[in-house]
Amino acid sequence: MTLHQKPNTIKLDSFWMPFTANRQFKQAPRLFASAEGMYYTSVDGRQVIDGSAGLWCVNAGHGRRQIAAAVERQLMTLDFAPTFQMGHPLAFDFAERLAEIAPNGLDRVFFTNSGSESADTALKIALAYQRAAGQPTRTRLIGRERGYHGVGFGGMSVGGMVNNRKGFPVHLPYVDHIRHTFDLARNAFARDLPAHGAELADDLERLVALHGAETIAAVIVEPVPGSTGVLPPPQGYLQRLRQICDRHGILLIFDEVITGFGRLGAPFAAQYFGVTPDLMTTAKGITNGTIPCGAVFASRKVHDALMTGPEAQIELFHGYTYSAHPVACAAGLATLDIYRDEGLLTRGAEIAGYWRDALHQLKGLPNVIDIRNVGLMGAVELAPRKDAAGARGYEVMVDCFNRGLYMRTSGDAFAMSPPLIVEKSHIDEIVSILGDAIKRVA
Ligand code: PXG
Ligand code: PLP
Repeated sequence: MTLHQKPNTIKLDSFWMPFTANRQFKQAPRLFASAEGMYYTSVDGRQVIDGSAGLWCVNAGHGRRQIAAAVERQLMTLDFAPTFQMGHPLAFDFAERLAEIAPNGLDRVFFTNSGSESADTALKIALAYQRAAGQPTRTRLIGRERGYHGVGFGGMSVGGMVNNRKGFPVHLPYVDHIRHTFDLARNAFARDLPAHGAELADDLERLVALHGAETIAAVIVEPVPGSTGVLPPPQGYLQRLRQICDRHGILLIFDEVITGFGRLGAPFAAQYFGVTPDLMTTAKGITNGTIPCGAVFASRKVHDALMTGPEAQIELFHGYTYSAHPVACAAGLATLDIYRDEGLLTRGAEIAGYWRDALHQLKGLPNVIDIRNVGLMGAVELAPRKDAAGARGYEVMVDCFNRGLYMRTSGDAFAMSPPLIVEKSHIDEIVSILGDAIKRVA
């Protein structure tokens, strides 16, 4: 396909699109041809501002030459090397560089290729840890309602987005869920963290009482659930969850696939909230979305418990062909250079206030029932139409795309996470296009 090809000359049948209404999409496709900085260019040559950093991953903005050059150099130097019983220097360099920015003590890094693989890897490490720590009865995994941890069987099972689960009736056994924290009645239009709901962390105590702490290996939550429509945690909630896990010997896993790499104005949400998990999953922004890659960060406690037994023995029977792929490592190292040189992992802290105030200007528009924000994440939620949940959200999304704004929709909520290079004028543009679309469609 060439740049700026007419959409109606592209054959659409063979590509079975992920998480898409395929038949609806193919009747009126929305196609991007190129991207630079904050903007996509559609195949018909229109500029479309990127309100969601691709799929929450292009944190340094599009078209970064430094990453492209590193990838090309790596492909021509060492295109692939195994990391099972072999290695290559970039894998070690990349892990060291990641450890430097990691939350306190989470400096052991296991590489994957996606957030889904990171979630499954972290769950397996948690199970392996509990066995190694002499607690083999701890086999239960706890997720949270409205959570998203990717689409593998592990991540799906601990996940809590109903549509992602109900079509696939076979899940992992020994899984349970704590309640989600979304509370429109008490917290609508909260700025930053909602005031009410820290006590919802006590729902973990309910599951401890029900199942017995000695059966629970780990709890996995997103510090800020993203896919479900950006739900900032109530003030004090994550601290309380950490305390309950400590009290009962349960590992805490933060899924930072979205919140990692500067999204909130700190390198990771763990640092932003001052709560350190035992394991942390990442992907997306780790390579600025360029080359698939993910990483699970483990504490020394978790890691060292598994570094036992005879030295000639494999400690963890787990890994992917492409774990620490040389090209992904090269892309990731170049990405970390950009984040460092441009201060992007903390830039969100400077501009988050402007982002919050701009989004909250949409309060009062027709059918806007909630606006949420934390760091450079934000959501605007509309009331669903009677008997047609999601229809209004979809129409607004299409209208925005036609007028030059791309953003994610989740039902009737718009989830936004602009690249961390966003300027105030870009924020104004995003909010203005969205506001006009809401007025037109609502
Ligand atoms: N955990 C979290 C918290 C995620 O947000 C995954 C795991 C899975 O990552 P992979 O790389 O396997 O997709 C995710 C991914 C959206 C949207 O707009 C969100 C994700 C992916 C695609 C779209 O809601 N999150
Ligand atoms: N399926 C088969 C037949 C394989 O040989 C392998 C890896 O060797 C896999 C699946 C797993 O692939 P990956 O390591 O890319 O996850």
